[in-house]
Amino acid sequence: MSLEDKCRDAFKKRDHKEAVRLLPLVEEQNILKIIFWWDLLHLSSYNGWLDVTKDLITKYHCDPHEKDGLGWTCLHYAALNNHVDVMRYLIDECHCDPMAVDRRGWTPLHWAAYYCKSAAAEYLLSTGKCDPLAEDNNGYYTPFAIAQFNSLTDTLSVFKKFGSIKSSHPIDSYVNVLLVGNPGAGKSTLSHVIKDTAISSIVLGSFRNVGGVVPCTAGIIPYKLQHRTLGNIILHDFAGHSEYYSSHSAVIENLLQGSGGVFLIVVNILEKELLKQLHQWVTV
Ligand SMILES: Nc1nc2c(ncn2[C@@H]2O[C@H](COP(=O)(O)OP(=O)(O)O)[C@@H](O)[C@H]2O)c(=O)[nH]1
Ligand SMILES: [Mg+2]
Repeated sequence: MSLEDKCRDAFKKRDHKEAVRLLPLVEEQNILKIIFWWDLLHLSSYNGWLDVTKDLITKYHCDPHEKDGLGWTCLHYAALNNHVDVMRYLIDECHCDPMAVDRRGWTPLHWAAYYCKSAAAEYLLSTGKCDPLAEDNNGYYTPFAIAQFNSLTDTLSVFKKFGSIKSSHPIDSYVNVLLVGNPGAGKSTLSHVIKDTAISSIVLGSFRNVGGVVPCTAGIIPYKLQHRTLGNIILHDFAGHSEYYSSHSAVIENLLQGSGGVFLIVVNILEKELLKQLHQWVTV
């Protein structure tokens, strides 16, 4: 058996002492096969050998981002066997990507959920860098869904704990989006499209203006939305009628105090008045 084979064998048999003895000898023989080295790193992460994992990366120059034939990284292997200390080292010091996917599109969290490795799942979720709702290549399996299949284990309770903490402490930072433009331009239609694609929405306040112009009202319908692509926004659907321009300026001044905003100017390009109206809104 070659020295190289003996060394790999020690890693596979989880014989830490023998592995530590053989590693320097293998290096002395100048065995430069790239695959051999990251194979050892994957096995070492799987075995939870923090000292050997560190040596392989720092002394023997193994690439901690390297993937094997399955697309697994050393982080996948550490997660697979619940080795939190190795995972912490790989993420904090080697900047390994906790969202790295294998060939099926599974992250280390998918595998931790699959093999019911609660400590690994808890650590990965605690980094704030892992998405329990990340879909795999088939768009079907998320780590949370996998944990639900294994509902008899305590891994699911770990996911639920993080889920409930997250929903009881939402990021209460909303960007004001101001939807402006002339009447009939399509502002309310656009706001409904955005609202209908949101995760959740609340109509704020009571200054509603649906249809005609109501004198002496603000003429704004604000919606607080959590949108998957637009993020957390408060969408303000401004009435386009000129009677509202002065009150709109006052409201906009208040809205933008202390925070920025995004203006969406909606214009019916078929209308001749286009430039005139656009100018109106830009100067409000
Ligand atoms: N052809 C066309 N009609 C639209 C579009 N968006 C809105 N509309 C229509 O334009 C009219 C006015 O839309 P609305 O959203 O109420 O405009 P708002 O006054 O700016 O809020 C409605 O009849 C809509 O169905 C669009 O993109 N294309
Ligand atoms: Mg409208």
